[in-house]
Amino acid sequence: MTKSALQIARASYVPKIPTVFKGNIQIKEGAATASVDDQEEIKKLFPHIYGLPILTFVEAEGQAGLDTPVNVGVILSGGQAPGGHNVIAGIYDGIKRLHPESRLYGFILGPAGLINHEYKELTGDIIDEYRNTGGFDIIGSGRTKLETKEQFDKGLEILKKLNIKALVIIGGDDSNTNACVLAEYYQSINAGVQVIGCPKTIDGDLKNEQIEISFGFDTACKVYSELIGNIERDCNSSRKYWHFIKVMGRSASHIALECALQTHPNICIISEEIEAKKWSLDDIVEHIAGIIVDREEQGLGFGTIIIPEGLIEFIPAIKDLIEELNDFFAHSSDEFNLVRRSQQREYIISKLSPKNAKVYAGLPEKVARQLALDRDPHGNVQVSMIQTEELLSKMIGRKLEEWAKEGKYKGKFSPVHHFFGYEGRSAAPSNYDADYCYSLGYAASMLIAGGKTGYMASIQNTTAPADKWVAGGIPITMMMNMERRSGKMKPVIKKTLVDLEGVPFNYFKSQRENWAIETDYVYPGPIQYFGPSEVCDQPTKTLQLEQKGTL
Ligand code: FBP
Repeated sequence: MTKSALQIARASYVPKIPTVFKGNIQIKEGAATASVDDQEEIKKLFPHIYGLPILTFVEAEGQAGLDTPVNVGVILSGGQAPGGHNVIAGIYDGIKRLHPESRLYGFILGPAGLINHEYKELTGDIIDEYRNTGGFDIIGSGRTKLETKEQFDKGLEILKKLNIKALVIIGGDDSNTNACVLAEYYQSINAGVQVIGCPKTIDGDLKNEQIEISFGFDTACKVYSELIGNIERDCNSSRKYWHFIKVMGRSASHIALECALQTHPNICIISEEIEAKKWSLDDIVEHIAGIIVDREEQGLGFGTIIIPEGLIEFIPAIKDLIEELNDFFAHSSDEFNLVRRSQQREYIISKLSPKNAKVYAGLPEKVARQLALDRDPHGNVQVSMIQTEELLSKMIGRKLEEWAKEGKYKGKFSPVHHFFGYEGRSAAPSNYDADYCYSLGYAASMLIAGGKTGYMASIQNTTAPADKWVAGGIPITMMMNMERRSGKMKPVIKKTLVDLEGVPFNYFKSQRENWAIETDYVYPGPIQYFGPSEVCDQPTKTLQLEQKGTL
Protein backbone atom coordinates (compact mmCIF):
# COMPACT_ATOMS: atom_id res chain seq x y z
CA MET A 1 0.00 0.00 0.00
CA THR A 2 1.57 3.35 -1.02
CA LYS A 3 1.33 5.87 1.78
CA SER A 4 1.35 9.66 1.87
CA ALA A 5 3.91 11.47 4.02
CA LEU A 6 1.11 12.42 6.43
CA GLN A 7 -0.02 8.79 6.72
CA ILE A 8 3.52 7.70 7.52
CA ALA A 9 3.92 10.39 10.16
CA ARG A 10 0.47 9.71 11.58
CA ALA A 11 1.12 5.97 11.94
CA SER A 12 3.40 6.63 14.88
CA TYR A 13 0.84 8.73 16.79
CA VAL A 14 0.28 7.17 20.22
CA PRO A 15 -3.33 7.69 21.31
CA LYS A 16 -3.82 9.42 24.63
CA ILE A 17 -5.66 7.16 27.08
CA PRO A 18 -7.29 7.41 30.51
CA THR A 19 -4.79 6.98 33.36
CA VAL A 20 -6.66 3.94 34.63
CA PHE A 21 -5.56 1.97 31.54
CA LYS A 22 -1.91 2.47 32.41
CA GLY A 23 -2.02 0.29 35.54
CA ASN A 24 -3.92 -2.74 36.74
CA ILE A 25 -7.67 -2.54 36.47
CA GLN A 26 -10.50 -3.53 38.71
CA ILE A 27 -14.18 -3.30 37.83
CA LYS A 28 -16.42 -1.32 40.18
CA GLU A 29 -20.12 -2.16 39.92
CA GLY A 30 -22.84 0.44 40.37
CA ALA A 31 -26.48 -0.15 41.24
CA ALA A 32 -28.86 -2.25 39.13
CA THR A 33 -30.25 -0.40 36.10
CA ALA A 34 -33.58 -0.21 34.27
CA SER A 35 -34.34 0.45 30.61
CA VAL A 36 -35.04 4.01 29.60
CA ASP A 37 -38.70 3.14 28.88
CA ASP A 38 -41.08 0.17 28.56
CA GLN A 39 -39.29 -1.58 31.45
CA GLU A 40 -41.65 -4.56 31.75
CA GLU A 41 -41.47 -5.48 28.06
CA ILE A 42 -37.69 -5.03 27.84
CA LYS A 43 -37.17 -7.09 30.99
CA LYS A 44 -39.28 -9.90 29.54
CA LEU A 45 -37.35 -9.84 26.27
CA PHE A 46 -33.90 -9.79 27.92
CA PRO A 47 -34.28 -11.89 31.08
CA HIS A 48 -30.58 -12.84 31.25
CA ILE A 49 -29.01 -9.42 30.79
CA TYR A 50 -31.65 -6.97 32.00
CA GLY A 51 -30.89 -4.72 34.97
CA LEU A 52 -27.10 -5.21 34.98
CA PRO A 53 -25.09 -2.55 36.86
CA ILE A 54 -23.09 0.25 35.28
CA LEU A 55 -19.37 -0.62 35.43
CA THR A 56 -16.42 1.69 36.03
CA PHE A 57 -12.76 0.75 35.75
CA VAL A 58 -10.65 1.73 38.72
CA GLU A 59 -7.00 1.22 39.54
CA ALA A 60 -6.20 -2.05 41.29
CA GLU A 61 -3.35 -3.65 43.15
CA GLY A 62 -1.70 -6.86 42.02
CA GLN A 63 -1.11 -8.65 38.75
CA ALA A 64 -2.77 -7.68 35.49
CA GLY A 65 -3.69 -10.22 32.89
CA LEU A 66 -5.35 -13.56 32.34
CA ASP A 67 -3.93 -17.04 32.93
CA THR A 68 -5.10 -18.25 29.55
CA PRO A 69 -5.30 -16.46 26.20
CA VAL A 70 -8.62 -15.07 25.06
CA ASN A 71 -9.70 -15.17 21.42
CA VAL A 72 -11.93 -12.30 20.35
CA GLY A 73 -13.96 -11.62 17.19
CA VAL A 74 -14.74 -8.15 15.89
CA ILE A 75 -17.37 -6.86 13.47
CA LEU A 76 -17.67 -3.40 11.91
CA SER A 77 -21.34 -2.74 11.25
CA GLY A 78 -23.16 -0.07 9.24
CA GLY A 79 -21.81 3.19 7.85
CA GLN A 80 -18.13 4.02 8.13
CA ALA A 81 -17.02 6.38 10.90
CA PRO A 82 -13.51 7.77 11.45
CA GLY A 83 -11.63 5.90 14.16
CA GLY A 84 -12.96 2.36 13.65
CA HIS A 85 -9.45 1.06 13.03
CA ASN A 86 -8.32 2.51 16.35
CA VAL A 87 -11.13 0.70 18.18
CA ILE A 88 -9.75 -2.51 16.71
CA ALA A 89 -6.17 -1.51 17.63
CA GLY A 90 -7.35 -0.82 21.20
CA ILE A 91 -9.00 -4.25 21.43
CA TYR A 92 -5.87 -5.88 20.01
CA ASP A 93 -3.48 -4.15 22.40
CA GLY A 94 -5.85 -4.80 25.31
CA ILE A 95 -6.17 -8.55 24.76
CA LYS A 96 -2.45 -8.90 24.05
CA ARG A 97 -1.75 -7.21 27.35
CA LEU A 98 -4.16 -9.63 29.06
CA HIS A 99 -2.29 -12.55 27.51
CA PRO A 100 0.32 -12.38 24.72
CA GLU A 101 -1.14 -15.44 22.99
CA SER A 102 -4.64 -13.96 22.71
CA ARG A 103 -5.90 -13.67 19.14
CA LEU A 104 -8.16 -11.26 17.32
CA TYR A 105 -10.32 -12.28 14.35
CA GLY A 106 -12.12 -9.79 12.12
CA PHE A 107 -15.32 -10.84 10.35
CA ILE A 108 -15.39 -9.62 6.76
CA LEU A 109 -17.89 -7.02 5.47
CA GLY A 110 -19.96 -6.65 8.61
CA PRO A 111 -22.32 -9.09 10.33
CA ALA A 112 -22.57 -11.10 7.08
CA GLY A 113 -18.98 -12.26 7.71
CA LEU A 114 -20.05 -13.94 10.94
CA ILE A 115 -22.98 -15.70 9.28
CA ASN A 116 -21.00 -16.72 6.20
CA HIS A 117 -17.88 -17.67 8.18
CA GLU A 118 -15.69 -15.15 6.38
CA TYR A 119 -12.95 -13.86 8.62
CA LYS A 120 -9.30 -13.06 8.90
CA GLU A 121 -6.92 -13.09 11.81
CA LEU A 122 -5.78 -9.57 12.65
CA THR A 123 -2.10 -9.91 13.46
CA GLY A 124 0.18 -7.24 14.87
CA ASP A 125 1.53 -6.38 11.40
CA ILE A 126 -1.95 -5.82 10.01
CA ILE A 127 -3.02 -3.74 13.00
CA ASP A 128 0.10 -1.55 12.69
CA GLU A 129 -0.77 -0.80 9.05
CA TYR A 130 -4.12 0.66 10.13
CA ARG A 131 -3.38 2.57 13.34
CA ASN A 132 -4.83 6.12 13.25
CA THR A 133 -6.22 5.67 9.74
CA GLY A 134 -9.75 6.39 8.52
CA GLY A 135 -12.20 4.00 6.86
CA PHE A 136 -13.25 0.49 7.77
CA ASP A 137 -11.21 -1.22 5.07
CA ILE A 138 -9.20 -3.38 7.48
CA ILE A 139 -12.10 -5.90 7.33
CA GLY A 140 -14.88 -3.91 5.64
CA SER A 141 -18.35 -3.16 6.93
CA GLY A 142 -21.91 -4.09 6.00
CA ARG A 143 -25.53 -3.56 6.97
CA THR A 144 -26.75 -7.16 7.26
CA LYS A 145 -29.12 -7.26 10.21
CA LEU A 146 -28.24 -9.94 12.77
CA GLU A 147 -31.65 -10.93 14.03
CA THR A 148 -32.65 -14.53 13.56
CA LYS A 149 -31.87 -17.60 15.64
CA GLU A 150 -30.55 -19.32 12.49
CA GLN A 151 -28.02 -16.49 11.99
CA PHE A 152 -27.02 -16.60 15.66
CA ASP A 153 -26.52 -20.37 15.54
CA LYS A 154 -24.59 -20.18 12.27
CA GLY A 155 -22.38 -17.51 13.85
CA LEU A 156 -21.84 -19.63 16.92
CA GLU A 157 -20.44 -22.47 14.77
CA ILE A 158 -17.52 -20.31 13.59
CA LEU A 159 -17.04 -18.72 17.01
CA LYS A 160 -16.70 -22.20 18.51
CA LYS A 161 -14.37 -23.34 15.74
CA LEU A 162 -12.04 -20.39 16.34
CA ASN A 163 -12.42 -20.73 20.12
CA ILE A 164 -13.70 -17.15 20.27
CA LYS A 165 -14.90 -16.22 23.74
CA ALA A 166 -16.13 -12.74 22.98
CA LEU A 167 -17.48 -10.81 20.03
CA VAL A 168 -17.19 -7.01 19.78
CA ILE A 169 -19.79 -5.37 17.54
CA ILE A 170 -18.84 -1.86 16.51
CA GLY A 171 -21.99 -0.14 15.30
CA GLY A 172 -24.77 2.40 15.65
CA ASP A 173 -28.05 2.14 17.52
CA ASP A 174 -29.48 -0.62 15.32
CA SER A 175 -26.29 -2.71 15.36
CA ASN A 176 -25.92 -2.36 19.13
CA THR A 177 -29.58 -3.34 19.51
CA ASN A 178 -28.72 -6.49 17.59
CA ALA A 179 -25.60 -6.98 19.75
CA CYS A 180 -27.89 -6.92 22.77
CA VAL A 181 -30.28 -9.48 21.26
CA LEU A 182 -27.29 -11.69 20.43
CA ALA A 183 -25.85 -11.32 23.95
CA GLU A 184 -29.19 -12.38 25.42
CA TYR A 185 -29.44 -15.38 23.11
CA TYR A 186 -25.89 -16.65 23.74
CA GLN A 187 -26.38 -16.19 27.45
CA SER A 188 -29.72 -18.04 27.37
CA ILE A 189 -28.15 -21.11 25.73
CA ASN A 190 -24.93 -20.92 27.75
CA ALA A 191 -22.96 -20.53 24.54
CA GLY A 192 -19.89 -19.28 26.37
CA VAL A 193 -19.59 -16.22 24.10
CA GLN A 194 -19.74 -12.68 25.48
CA VAL A 195 -21.00 -9.85 23.29
CA ILE A 196 -19.77 -6.28 23.73
CA GLY A 197 -20.89 -3.23 21.73
CA CYS A 198 -19.05 -0.01 20.79
CA PRO A 199 -20.86 3.26 20.01
CA LYS A 200 -20.17 4.24 16.40
CA THR A 201 -21.92 6.59 13.99
CA ILE A 202 -21.05 9.93 12.47
CA ASP A 203 -24.72 10.82 12.96
CA GLY A 204 -24.09 11.38 16.68
CA ASP A 205 -27.49 10.02 17.70
CA LEU A 206 -26.20 7.09 19.74
CA LYS A 207 -25.67 9.06 22.92
CA ASN A 208 -27.31 9.43 26.29
CA GLU A 209 -26.34 10.22 29.85
CA GLN A 210 -23.71 7.49 29.87
CA ILE A 211 -22.53 7.44 26.24
CA GLU A 212 -21.55 11.04 25.68
CA ILE A 213 -20.70 10.78 22.00
CA SER A 214 -20.56 8.18 19.25
CA PHE A 215 -17.19 7.94 17.60
CA GLY A 216 -16.65 9.48 14.18
CA PHE A 217 -18.98 12.42 14.84
CA ASP A 218 -16.07 14.63 15.82
CA THR A 219 -13.97 13.99 12.70
CA ALA A 220 -16.85 13.95 10.22
CA CYS A 221 -18.18 17.29 11.52
CA LYS A 222 -14.70 18.81 11.36
CA VAL A 223 -14.28 17.67 7.75
CA TYR A 224 -17.71 19.01 6.71
CA SER A 225 -17.06 22.26 8.60
CA GLU A 226 -13.79 22.74 6.78
CA LEU A 227 -15.62 22.34 3.46
CA ILE A 228 -18.52 24.57 4.53
CA GLY A 229 -16.02 27.21 5.67
CA ASN A 230 -14.31 27.03 2.27
CA ILE A 231 -17.66 27.48 0.54
CA GLU A 232 -18.53 30.40 2.81
CA ARG A 233 -15.26 32.08 1.95
CA ASP A 234 -15.84 31.48 -1.73
CA CYS A 235 -19.37 32.80 -1.59
CA ASN A 236 -18.30 35.83 0.42
CA SER A 237 -15.73 36.48 -2.32
CA SER A 238 -17.92 36.21 -5.42
CA ARG A 239 -21.14 37.33 -3.70
CA LYS A 240 -23.48 35.78 -6.22
CA TYR A 241 -24.52 32.27 -5.13
CA TRP A 242 -26.78 30.72 -2.55
CA HIS A 243 -25.19 27.44 -1.48
CA PHE A 244 -27.57 24.69 -0.35
CA ILE A 245 -25.48 22.23 1.65
CA LYS A 246 -27.06 18.99 2.77
CA VAL A 247 -25.10 17.18 5.47
CA MET A 248 -25.46 13.58 6.55
CA GLY A 249 -27.36 12.43 9.57
CA ARG A 250 -30.00 9.82 8.74
CA SER A 251 -32.39 11.08 11.32
CA ALA A 252 -31.10 13.50 13.95
CA SER A 253 -29.70 16.94 13.02
CA HIS A 254 -26.64 16.76 15.30
CA ILE A 255 -24.21 17.05 12.36
CA ALA A 256 -26.04 20.07 10.91
CA LEU A 257 -26.11 21.76 14.32
CA GLU A 258 -22.43 21.09 15.02
CA CYS A 259 -21.41 22.34 11.56
CA ALA A 260 -23.49 25.48 12.15
CA LEU A 261 -21.79 26.06 15.51
CA GLN A 262 -18.42 25.71 13.79
CA THR A 263 -19.11 27.83 10.67
CA HIS A 264 -21.97 30.29 11.41
CA PRO A 265 -23.93 29.82 8.15
CA ASN A 266 -26.73 32.23 7.21
CA ILE A 267 -29.33 29.52 7.72
CA CYS A 268 -29.28 26.08 9.30
CA ILE A 269 -32.45 24.03 9.46
CA ILE A 270 -32.85 21.73 12.47
CA SER A 271 -35.31 18.94 11.68
CA GLU A 272 -36.35 18.46 15.30
CA GLU A 273 -37.45 22.10 15.49
CA ILE A 274 -39.45 21.80 12.25
CA GLU A 275 -41.28 18.82 13.73
CA ALA A 276 -41.92 20.61 17.04
CA LYS A 277 -43.28 23.66 15.24
CA LYS A 278 -45.30 21.41 12.92
CA TRP A 279 -43.97 23.27 9.89
CA SER A 280 -44.95 22.17 6.41
CA LEU A 281 -42.59 22.15 3.44
CA ASP A 282 -44.13 25.49 2.40
CA ASP A 283 -43.39 26.99 5.83
CA ILE A 284 -39.70 26.04 5.46
CA VAL A 285 -39.62 27.48 1.94
CA GLU A 286 -41.19 30.77 3.07
CA HIS A 287 -38.79 31.02 6.00
CA ILE A 288 -35.68 30.57 3.84
CA ALA A 289 -37.01 32.77 1.04
CA GLY A 290 -37.74 35.48 3.63
CA ILE A 291 -34.09 35.52 4.74
CA ILE A 292 -32.92 35.60 1.11
CA VAL A 293 -35.08 38.70 0.55
CA ASP A 294 -33.81 40.36 3.76
CA ARG A 295 -30.20 39.81 2.71
CA GLU A 296 -30.90 41.00 -0.83
CA GLU A 297 -32.29 44.25 0.57
CA GLN A 298 -28.93 44.84 2.23
CA GLY A 299 -27.06 44.11 -1.00
CA LEU A 300 -26.14 40.59 0.12
CA GLY A 301 -27.40 38.39 -2.70
CA PHE A 302 -25.51 35.32 -1.50
CA GLY A 303 -25.44 32.93 1.38
CA THR A 304 -25.00 29.43 2.79
CA ILE A 305 -27.72 27.14 4.05
CA ILE A 306 -27.15 23.89 5.93
CA ILE A 307 -29.87 21.28 5.55
CA PRO A 308 -29.89 18.06 7.57
CA GLU A 309 -30.21 14.91 5.52
CA GLY A 310 -33.12 13.59 7.57
CA LEU A 311 -35.26 16.74 7.25
CA ILE A 312 -37.90 15.24 5.00
CA GLU A 313 -38.86 12.65 7.64
CA PHE A 314 -39.47 15.36 10.25
CA ILE A 315 -42.01 17.36 8.30
CA PRO A 316 -45.13 16.03 10.05
CA ALA A 317 -47.24 15.36 6.94
CA ILE A 318 -44.33 13.62 5.19
CA LYS A 319 -43.43 11.70 8.35
CA ASP A 320 -46.94 10.18 8.47
CA LEU A 321 -46.66 9.35 4.80
CA ILE A 322 -43.26 7.66 5.27
CA GLU A 323 -44.57 5.58 8.18
CA GLU A 324 -47.41 4.30 6.03
CA LEU A 325 -45.03 3.71 3.11
CA ASN A 326 -42.66 1.77 5.41
CA ASP A 327 -45.48 -0.49 6.56
CA PHE A 328 -46.63 -0.91 2.99
CA PHE A 329 -43.17 -1.89 1.73
CA ALA A 330 -42.55 -4.17 4.74
CA HIS A 331 -45.55 -6.27 3.65
CA SER A 332 -45.98 -5.67 -0.06
CA SER A 333 -42.60 -5.01 -1.66
CA ASP A 334 -42.73 -8.22 -3.79
CA GLU A 335 -46.10 -7.23 -5.16
CA PHE A 336 -44.86 -3.64 -5.74
CA ASN A 337 -41.78 -4.82 -7.64
CA LEU A 338 -44.04 -6.45 -10.24
CA VAL A 339 -45.67 -3.10 -11.07
CA ARG A 340 -44.29 -1.30 -14.13
CA ARG A 341 -42.10 1.68 -13.29
CA SER A 342 -44.37 4.10 -15.14
CA GLN A 343 -47.35 2.96 -13.05
CA GLN A 344 -45.67 2.72 -9.66
CA ARG A 345 -46.62 6.20 -8.48
CA GLU A 346 -50.32 5.66 -9.23
CA TYR A 347 -50.12 2.20 -7.66
CA ILE A 348 -48.71 3.59 -4.41
CA ILE A 349 -51.36 6.34 -4.36
CA SER A 350 -54.08 3.68 -4.71
CA LYS A 351 -52.74 1.81 -1.66
CA LEU A 352 -52.35 4.75 0.72
CA SER A 353 -54.91 6.27 3.07
CA PRO A 354 -56.64 9.31 1.47
CA LYS A 355 -54.67 11.81 3.58
CA ASN A 356 -51.25 10.34 2.76
CA ALA A 357 -52.23 9.68 -0.87
CA LYS A 358 -52.85 13.42 -1.24
CA VAL A 359 -49.45 14.32 0.26
CA TYR A 360 -47.69 11.75 -1.92
CA ALA A 361 -49.47 12.91 -5.05
CA GLY A 362 -48.37 16.50 -4.32
CA LEU A 363 -44.62 15.66 -4.16
CA PRO A 364 -42.36 16.36 -7.13
CA GLU A 365 -41.86 13.19 -9.23
CA LYS A 366 -38.19 12.80 -8.28
CA VAL A 367 -38.83 12.93 -4.52
CA ALA A 368 -41.87 10.63 -4.79
CA ARG A 369 -39.69 8.09 -6.57
CA GLN A 370 -36.89 8.46 -4.03
CA LEU A 371 -39.35 7.75 -1.19
CA ALA A 372 -40.29 4.51 -2.90
CA LEU A 373 -36.71 3.21 -3.18
CA ASP A 374 -35.65 0.07 -1.29
CA ARG A 375 -35.46 0.41 2.49
CA ASP A 376 -32.21 -0.37 4.29
CA PRO A 377 -32.07 -3.71 6.17
CA HIS A 378 -33.53 -1.99 9.24
CA GLY A 379 -36.60 -0.83 7.29
CA ASN A 380 -35.50 2.83 7.05
CA VAL A 381 -35.94 5.12 4.05
CA GLN A 382 -32.49 5.78 2.55
CA VAL A 383 -32.60 9.52 3.09
CA SER A 384 -29.12 10.04 1.67
CA MET A 385 -30.71 9.28 -1.75
CA ILE A 386 -33.32 12.04 -1.42
CA GLN A 387 -32.18 15.33 -2.88
CA THR A 388 -33.79 17.62 -0.31
CA GLU A 389 -31.34 20.40 -1.13
CA GLU A 390 -32.58 20.50 -4.73
CA LEU A 391 -36.20 20.13 -3.74
CA LEU A 392 -35.93 23.12 -1.41
CA SER A 393 -33.97 25.34 -3.78
CA LYS A 394 -36.46 24.66 -6.60
CA MET A 395 -39.42 25.52 -4.38
CA ILE A 396 -37.62 28.61 -3.05
CA GLY A 397 -36.83 29.69 -6.62
CA ARG A 398 -40.53 29.47 -7.46
CA LYS A 399 -41.50 31.39 -4.34
CA LEU A 400 -38.98 34.15 -5.15
CA GLU A 401 -40.36 34.37 -8.70
CA GLU A 402 -43.85 34.88 -7.26
CA TRP A 403 -42.55 37.53 -4.89
CA ALA A 404 -40.63 39.21 -7.72
CA LYS A 405 -43.90 39.55 -9.65
CA GLU A 406 -45.43 41.20 -6.58
CA GLY A 407 -42.42 43.52 -6.37
CA LYS A 408 -41.20 41.99 -3.09
CA TYR A 409 -37.90 40.62 -4.45
CA LYS A 410 -35.54 42.19 -6.91
CA GLY A 411 -32.53 39.90 -6.83
CA LYS A 412 -31.16 37.10 -8.98
CA PHE A 413 -31.37 33.79 -7.17
CA SER A 414 -28.54 31.41 -8.20
CA PRO A 415 -28.47 28.24 -6.11
CA VAL A 416 -25.57 25.76 -5.97
CA HIS A 417 -26.05 22.33 -4.38
CA HIS A 418 -23.75 20.19 -2.26
CA PHE A 419 -24.12 17.00 -0.29
CA PHE A 420 -21.48 16.28 2.33
CA GLY A 421 -21.70 12.76 3.66
CA TYR A 422 -19.34 10.23 2.21
CA GLU A 423 -16.60 12.91 2.11
CA GLY A 424 -16.24 12.75 5.88
CA ARG A 425 -17.16 9.23 6.92
CA SER A 426 -13.79 7.64 6.20
CA ALA A 427 -11.52 10.58 6.97
CA ALA A 428 -8.37 10.08 9.03
CA PRO A 429 -9.56 10.42 12.65
CA SER A 430 -8.95 13.65 14.51
CA ASN A 431 -6.83 13.33 17.66
CA TYR A 432 -10.09 13.28 19.63
CA ASP A 433 -11.48 10.32 17.66
CA ALA A 434 -8.11 8.55 17.52
CA ASP A 435 -7.85 8.76 21.34
CA TYR A 436 -11.53 8.10 22.06
CA CYS A 437 -11.72 5.10 19.72
CA TYR A 438 -8.53 3.49 20.97
CA SER A 439 -9.81 3.90 24.53
CA LEU A 440 -13.19 2.39 23.60
CA GLY A 441 -11.47 -0.64 22.11
CA TYR A 442 -9.25 -0.98 25.16
CA ALA A 443 -12.32 -0.71 27.42
CA ALA A 444 -14.03 -3.46 25.39
CA SER A 445 -11.08 -5.77 26.01
CA MET A 446 -11.22 -5.06 29.77
CA LEU A 447 -14.97 -5.82 29.82
CA ILE A 448 -14.15 -9.11 28.11
CA ALA A 449 -11.50 -9.85 30.75
CA GLY A 450 -14.13 -9.18 33.41
CA GLY A 451 -16.44 -11.81 31.84
CA LYS A 452 -19.10 -9.20 30.95
CA THR A 453 -21.73 -9.50 28.24
CA GLY A 454 -24.54 -7.26 26.97
CA TYR A 455 -22.45 -4.14 27.68
CA MET A 456 -21.37 -1.21 25.57
CA ALA A 457 -17.84 0.09 26.14
CA SER A 458 -17.96 3.63 27.52
CA ILE A 459 -15.51 6.51 27.90
CA GLN A 460 -16.77 9.62 29.68
CA ASN A 461 -15.61 13.10 30.64
CA THR A 462 -13.99 13.57 27.25
CA THR A 463 -13.90 17.37 27.31
CA ALA A 464 -11.20 16.98 29.98
CA PRO A 465 -7.66 15.91 29.04
CA ALA A 466 -7.55 12.20 28.16
CA ASP A 467 -5.78 11.16 31.36
CA LYS A 468 -8.93 12.21 33.25
CA TRP A 469 -11.34 10.27 31.06
CA VAL A 470 -13.53 7.76 32.89
CA ALA A 471 -13.77 4.27 31.37
CA GLY A 472 -16.25 1.46 31.92
CA GLY A 473 -19.27 -0.34 30.53
CA ILE A 474 -22.99 0.44 30.21
CA PRO A 475 -25.63 -2.31 30.06
CA ILE A 476 -27.19 -2.05 26.60
CA THR A 477 -30.69 -2.88 27.89
CA MET A 478 -30.52 0.37 29.86
CA MET A 479 -30.70 2.34 26.58
CA MET A 480 -33.68 0.45 25.16
CA ASN A 481 -37.36 1.09 24.59
CA MET A 482 -40.06 -0.34 22.32
CA GLU A 483 -40.55 1.24 18.89
CA ARG A 484 -42.48 0.43 15.76
CA ARG A 485 -40.16 -0.94 13.06
CA SER A 486 -41.28 -2.39 9.72
CA GLY A 487 -44.82 -2.54 11.02
CA LYS A 488 -44.02 -4.33 14.34
CA MET A 489 -43.16 -3.20 17.89
CA LYS A 490 -39.49 -4.05 18.56
CA PRO A 491 -36.99 -3.45 21.39
CA VAL A 492 -34.47 -0.89 20.15
CA ILE A 493 -31.88 1.52 21.53
CA LYS A 494 -33.53 4.91 21.78
CA LYS A 495 -32.06 7.36 19.27
CA THR A 496 -31.13 10.73 20.75
CA LEU A 497 -32.34 13.60 18.64
CA VAL A 498 -31.33 17.25 19.01
CA ASP A 499 -32.70 18.45 22.35
CA LEU A 500 -34.56 21.69 21.73
CA GLU A 501 -34.18 22.53 25.42
CA GLY A 502 -30.46 21.71 25.41
CA VAL A 503 -27.59 24.19 25.58
CA PRO A 504 -26.17 23.56 22.05
CA PHE A 505 -29.47 24.24 20.29
CA ASN A 506 -30.25 27.24 22.45
CA TYR A 507 -26.84 28.72 21.84
CA PHE A 508 -27.43 28.33 18.10
CA LYS A 509 -30.92 29.85 18.46
CA SER A 510 -29.47 32.87 20.27
CA GLN A 511 -27.03 33.50 17.40
CA ARG A 512 -28.87 32.57 14.24
CA GLU A 513 -30.65 35.86 13.52
CA ASN A 514 -27.32 37.56 13.66
CA TRP A 515 -25.67 34.97 11.40
CA ALA A 516 -28.56 35.28 8.91
CA ILE A 517 -27.86 38.94 8.19
CA GLU A 518 -24.38 39.77 9.44
CA THR A 519 -22.25 37.33 7.39
CA ASP A 520 -20.28 36.26 10.44
CA TYR A 521 -18.72 33.22 8.74
CA VAL A 522 -16.06 31.17 10.52
CA TYR A 523 -13.51 29.26 8.43
CA PRO A 524 -12.33 26.37 10.63
CA GLY A 525 -9.72 25.04 8.16
CA PRO A 526 -8.53 21.43 8.01
CA ILE A 527 -8.14 19.10 10.98
CA GLN A 528 -4.70 19.56 12.53
CA TYR A 529 -2.78 16.55 13.77
CA PHE A 530 0.44 18.22 14.85
CA GLY A 531 0.68 21.33 16.96
CA PRO A 532 -0.64 22.82 20.18
CA SER A 533 -3.42 21.05 22.04
CA GLU A 534 -5.86 23.97 21.65
CA VAL A 535 -5.60 23.49 17.88
CA CYS A 536 -5.38 19.69 17.70
CA ASP A 537 -7.36 18.24 20.60
CA GLN A 538 -10.56 20.28 20.78
CA PRO A 539 -13.77 18.25 21.14
CA THR A 540 -16.92 19.26 19.23
CA LYS A 541 -18.70 22.50 20.10
CA THR A 542 -21.80 20.42 20.88
CA LEU A 543 -19.97 18.41 23.52
CA GLN A 544 -18.32 21.52 24.97
CA LEU A 545 -21.70 23.23 25.28
CA GLU A 546 -23.32 20.10 26.72
CA GLN A 547 -20.63 19.55 29.33
CA LYS A 548 -19.39 23.05 30.13
CA GLY A 549 -22.44 25.11 29.22
CA THR A 550 -20.32 27.57 27.24
CA LEU A 551 -17.77 27.79 24.41
P1 FBP B 1 -24.64 4.47 10.59
O1 FBP B 1 -25.80 4.91 11.41
O2 FBP B 1 -24.66 3.03 10.25
O3 FBP B 1 -23.34 4.88 11.23
O4 FBP B 1 -24.67 5.23 9.19
C1 FBP B 1 -25.02 6.56 9.12
C2 FBP B 1 -24.97 7.10 7.74
O5 FBP B 1 -23.69 7.60 7.44
C3 FBP B 1 -26.04 8.17 7.57
O6 FBP B 1 -25.55 9.42 7.90
C4 FBP B 1 -26.48 7.98 6.13
O7 FBP B 1 -27.83 8.31 5.97
C5 FBP B 1 -26.29 6.52 5.91
O8 FBP B 1 -25.27 6.11 6.77
C6 FBP B 1 -25.92 6.19 4.49
O9 FBP B 1 -25.92 4.82 4.33
P2 FBP B 1 -25.07 4.01 3.28
O10 FBP B 1 -23.70 3.88 3.84
O11 FBP B 1 -25.72 2.68 3.24
O12 FBP B 1 -25.10 4.75 2.00
